[in-house]
Amino acid sequence: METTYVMVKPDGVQRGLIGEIIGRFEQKGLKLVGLKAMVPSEEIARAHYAVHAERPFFPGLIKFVTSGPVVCMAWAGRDAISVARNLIGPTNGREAPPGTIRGDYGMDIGYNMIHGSDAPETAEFELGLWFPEGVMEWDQTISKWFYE
Ligand code: IDP
Ligand code: MG
Repeated sequence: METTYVMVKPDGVQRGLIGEIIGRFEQKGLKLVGLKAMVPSEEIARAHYAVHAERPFFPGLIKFVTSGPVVCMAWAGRDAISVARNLIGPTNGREAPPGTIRGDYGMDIGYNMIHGSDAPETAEFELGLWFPEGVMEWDQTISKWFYE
């Protein structure tokens, strides 16, 4: 079992896509183990995107992600990291295939509505950053209908 960090970015919140996005993860069969909303501080945004610090789009990305509320989520399941990335789709919404979140709702590379951890190490780092209080442990009784 893996846990991944997923976040609806400010454009997704502004456009009223929170419910649609959460619904896709829920219906897929992932288990919600963390959920909250906040306006990110510059400090947390810079830490989250530290790997992109030298990229030309970094200042704009920090301004964008701190511009309003984001919805922070932790989703658990078998191969949750790659399952979530596949639901999300490629970075550029214009190239993302239909059926993915970015493919269905996005037209941009920067404003792409949603973040998902890309590897076990980044998931661990991002979960610790956004959920320092930890995530929930609970028994999803229906999970026996998602895994053979
Ligand atoms: P990912 O979110 O698909 O993992 P990354 O390459 O890790 O994509 O980039 C992180 C975020 O930075 C993207 O989701 C997007 O919001 C933003 N970003 C990436 N490349 C560009 C760019 O070329 N212009 C503007 N924003 C970008
Ligand atoms: Mg990334």
